[in-house]
Amino acid sequence: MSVQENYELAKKAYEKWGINVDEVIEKLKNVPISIHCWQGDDIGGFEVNPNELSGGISVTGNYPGKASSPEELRADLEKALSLIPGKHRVNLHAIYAETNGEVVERDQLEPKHFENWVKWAKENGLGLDYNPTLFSHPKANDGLTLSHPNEDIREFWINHCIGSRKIGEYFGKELGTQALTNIWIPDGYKDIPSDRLTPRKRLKESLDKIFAVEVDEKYNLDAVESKVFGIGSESYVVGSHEFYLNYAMKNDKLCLLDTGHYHPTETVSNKISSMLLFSEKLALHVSRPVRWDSDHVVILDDELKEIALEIVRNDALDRVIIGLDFFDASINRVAAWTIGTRNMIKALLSAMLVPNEYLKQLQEEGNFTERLALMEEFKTYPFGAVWDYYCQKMGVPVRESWLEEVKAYEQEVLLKR
Ligand code: RNT
Ligand code: ZN
Repeated sequence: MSVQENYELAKKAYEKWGINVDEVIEKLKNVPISIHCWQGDDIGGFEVNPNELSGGISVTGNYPGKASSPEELRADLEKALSLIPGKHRVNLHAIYAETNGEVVERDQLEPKHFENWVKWAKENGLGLDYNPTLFSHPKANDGLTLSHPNEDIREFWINHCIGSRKIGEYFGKELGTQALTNIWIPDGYKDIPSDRLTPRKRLKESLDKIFAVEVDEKYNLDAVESKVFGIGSESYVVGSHEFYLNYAMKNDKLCLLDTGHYHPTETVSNKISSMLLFSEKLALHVSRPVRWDSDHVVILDDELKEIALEIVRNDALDRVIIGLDFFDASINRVAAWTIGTRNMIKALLSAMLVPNEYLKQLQEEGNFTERLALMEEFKTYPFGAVWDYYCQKMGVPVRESWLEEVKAYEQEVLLKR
């Protein structure tokens, strides 16, 4: 049976439950995923004098073909994007600036250092998001940045973050789609602190200075990303969840929840509804922690499906900004992007193909038997047939056929690097 025939049958099964599959597909087309550029080069970046990756994050593996120039990274991203249905965004970090061989300190970065990225984004119909890079730098070697006891060091990072928000604003203006500029810092201590308050006070003051600078919200939104621990900050992280949750609420900023940044039995899916009750927008870094914040490639597991359900059933597709954050250097990096992003989209599609309103009603009525029965039955509804059709309709490879293209690209491009 053809993709089309399978689709027609699937459509009938969903229509019985009042789900209009064609409408679902139209809706899904307009949901952008912010694809992180750093999966393409193991968070290396293009600084003239690059520093080793630091900040308590780590990429393992040495699969051949890593991008080592902006041109290579963009070519790899284009390849991945050609295998992913829909129109999406690319998420950049400050270390991906292009300075023409000139050493430009991070606090001196300007929109002009991202002109090539913007030009490329325009050509490819992409939005851009941004992150200041507060790691992999001599001024962050002791694992402290915005909360550093030394004022000059704090000042340096404050200026870097202010400049970053302006770069985000530039992206938004140029591309006609609001950028998200997300601040994540590694600050913390390996061992039990003797003072938890003072570093947090300093972080608060630094953020106040960063956000005191006017940046047009029409073009740029600010987010802050919390964490529970990192390598070298096992005992204490300055920017914890409570810290940023309160900071964001008080200062009208977005909280960014990274799915690897909570205790192992704590789930982001269970946080989304609470967050949405108190703020208009929320941002995500969808990742996959394996025993720790390991940033494995996102797979279609229960938690990913639950996250998607929470976004869809709460009608929050335009309130939750979905970004990805994983980095695996042990497999083909173009495949990593493709697998992770396709899975995110699959999860959203599968969440849209559930009679969410009816299930809510069952819960309200206290009919937990039918609620459980239907939720389980829908797990084996023909969602795959709709996914295949969606890929075909969007002009990207159906099922695993994308892998052939990645293999060919590996032979023709990656292995020749
Ligand atoms: C680190 C954070 C952060 C980084 C990127 C590279 O734990 O998740 O988002 O992964 O900024
Ligand atoms: Zn993250």
